[in-house]
Amino acid sequence: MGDTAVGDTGTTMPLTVRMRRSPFWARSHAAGAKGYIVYNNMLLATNFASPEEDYRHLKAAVQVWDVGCERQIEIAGPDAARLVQMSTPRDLAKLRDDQCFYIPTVDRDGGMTNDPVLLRVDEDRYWISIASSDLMLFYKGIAAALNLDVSIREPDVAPLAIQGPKADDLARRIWGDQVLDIRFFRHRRVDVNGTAMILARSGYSVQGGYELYFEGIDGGDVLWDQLMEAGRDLDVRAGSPCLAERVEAGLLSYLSDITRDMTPFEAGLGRMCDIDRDTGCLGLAALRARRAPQRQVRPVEIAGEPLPPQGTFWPVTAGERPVGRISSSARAYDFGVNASIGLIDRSHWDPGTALTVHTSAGPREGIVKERFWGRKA
Ligand code: THG
Repeated sequence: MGDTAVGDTGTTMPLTVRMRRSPFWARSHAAGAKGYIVYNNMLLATNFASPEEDYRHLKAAVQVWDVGCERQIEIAGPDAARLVQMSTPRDLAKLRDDQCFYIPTVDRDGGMTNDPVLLRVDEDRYWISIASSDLMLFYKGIAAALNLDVSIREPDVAPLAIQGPKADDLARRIWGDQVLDIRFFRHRRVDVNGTAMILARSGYSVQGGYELYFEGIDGGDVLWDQLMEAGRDLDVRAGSPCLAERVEAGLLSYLSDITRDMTPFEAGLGRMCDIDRDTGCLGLAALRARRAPQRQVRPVEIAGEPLPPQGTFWPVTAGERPVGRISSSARAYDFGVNASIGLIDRSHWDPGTALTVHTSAGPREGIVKERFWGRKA
């Protein structure tokens, strides 16, 4: 089964300097990446063995992912907290010093501009670990218009993810038992060959693991080799965010499952919206008006054999009537089904509702599910 759009069209992607590379790029490429995704104008190496083997290995062992394309926007200075709060409905008064916050970011219409992970790395200094959109310009525009006392830049920080059930074992071998004290979505500084860097218990899978916010442009290969050496008997391998694992778990991808016209409520991120208090979020009034969504993200099971890779939205109908779209889909190998992420109208979003999904391989029966497949509860 073909697995990349580029392969499907028989074209190639010429390299240029503006397709930036992380400090781990050479190692991750040498580990056998067979494809690249473009993300924040960076290369994300992917497809190491096969889609199914990468998935099974992620769920059984431990992988190291070069996710340096998850760029950081650093906002620092006396007005930093105020500026960050203007961009999100999540109440940042609740952010603890060692906490990572998954935050929907919105514009003044309440439409989502990104879905980053926020960290307070120091007093008055934040990192916003962005999905693929030019969110920095939004901050720079507001800061300029309001003459805020902040500095905004993209530092040389490249996250490296360690994901999988054996991630604890691997991280302990490098940083010791202190890693076990880091709770989910919390962080602390650890030593990386002489420099203190942030290690968080987080990552774009539900298999458990860490993300190291690697600082600098040199030394990525040294750290990579240390991890591979230390994890040899754990069967550590290079990997990347896994489509099947994240779709079956319902981890959303910005510009696929979340588009600019969608509110956080439509994306199913209402629990991250504190709209009753006047936080200063610029989208607050719009979100209050749009708090009852008419469509929302839903797990949709698509009947039949495995489907081709998805490069466009697949329309969803009930009879002839359009009732939504499928934005991401994959074979959920462990569950023997085609899992997908849909955006479904209120009239048809109840679990058990039968739909028709117009895939690129023809119409298939779809069923709205109660919950995503890969979640424990
Ligand atoms: N890690 C870091 N930066 C990132 C991502 C990441 N930036 C881009 C992209 N991924 C942002 N999107 C997400 C989507 C989901 C999650 C994190 C980032 C995620 N969600 C958990 C879940 O749904 O179970 C936890 C959410 C919560 O309850 O707080 O992890 O992966 N550094």
